[in-house]
Amino acid sequence: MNDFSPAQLAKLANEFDIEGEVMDVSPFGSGHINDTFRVITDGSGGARYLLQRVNHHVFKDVAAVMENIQRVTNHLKARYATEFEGCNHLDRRVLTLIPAKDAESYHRDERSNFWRMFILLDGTRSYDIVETPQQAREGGRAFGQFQRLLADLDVGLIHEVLPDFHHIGNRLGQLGRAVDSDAVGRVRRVQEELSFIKDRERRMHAILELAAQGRLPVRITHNDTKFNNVLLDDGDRAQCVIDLDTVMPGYVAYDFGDAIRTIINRAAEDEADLDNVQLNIPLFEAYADGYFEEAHQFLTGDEVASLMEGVLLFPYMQAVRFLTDFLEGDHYYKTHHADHNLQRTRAQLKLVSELEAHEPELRDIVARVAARYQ
Ligand code: GN1
Ligand code: MG
Repeated sequence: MNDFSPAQLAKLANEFDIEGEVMDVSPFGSGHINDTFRVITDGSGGARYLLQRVNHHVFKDVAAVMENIQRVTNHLKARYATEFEGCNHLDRRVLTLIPAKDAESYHRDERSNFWRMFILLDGTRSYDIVETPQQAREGGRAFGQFQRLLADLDVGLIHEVLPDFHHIGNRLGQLGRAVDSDAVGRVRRVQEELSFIKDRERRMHAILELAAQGRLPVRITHNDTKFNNVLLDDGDRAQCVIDLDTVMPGYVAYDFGDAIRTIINRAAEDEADLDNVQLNIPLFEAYADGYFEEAHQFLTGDEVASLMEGVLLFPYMQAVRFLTDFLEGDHYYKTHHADHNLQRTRAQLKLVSELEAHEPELRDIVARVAARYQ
């Protein structure tokens, strides 16, 4: 992140079609993969932008990522314009890319980094930990609406930019290889975590099994539905779904599960004190209700039945991914201290235990909410 001086960043910002002179560039947000900066110019009303370096070690085909984003944002804007007639704040509802001066959607610098720019939405905020049912409900509506408005876009047009991204067999395979090579000698420290993971391997294949039976439609899904990827306005109304890098063909249970992973947890994703990893069940119901309000129009019965499998799977899969990175020497996720990936792993596994302990109650809630929208 600090590889770039303010002058270099200002120069990069000027590669894009921005209004005015760059006044300030500063680090922004809490993503684990890309580098994000806020750019302020003296353009009319003080224009604000987001400048991002796309991590091309993770996203190996950046052009395909950008094509997906353009296709999806264009489609969403067209859908908002027809569905909400007179909706004249399209660039507050949907991310807007600022093209590079050569009209490309991204800029490649002399060190082969990939850069892109979006309009920064003023007066919005995101939450790492959800505080109120109203926020949770708005998150559900936002991701439900996102899926609903994309339901009539041909999924065949969307590139699978990270193949098998949410395939648990693939993730467990990566973990197995990391254990076998034990590149940084950490395997002996994680025996307990490995056996917890092993014990649950089978049931975590539930979604893949339903899919193999042809029971789950492949839809265009977001695939990174952390709650902080919804921007809310100052009245906590959902404004815009962000972070569209992973929009790909997928199953709705994946988006539901990943959202619940961050919403139902009273603590942070990387909480150090495992006693604080507790469920906030009213937020679960509120999210589910907001989600169904939008999604009941297209969800099939099998999809509804798969949602709880996603809820159990996502903290588990996230733990598998954090643990793999820990065993490989922390190359994938940005870490902020030694053993950060191990701490993240433990917090996610604790969340799995809590979800298992409350599974019947959570299933009842999904059934009750689904019935409300029948
Ligand atoms: C990464 O970069 P960020 O924070 O949006 C990751 C997600 C994980 C998440 C865990 C491309 O997302 O899949 O769920 O960290 N993105 C990628 O916080 O791997
Ligand atoms: Mg992301």
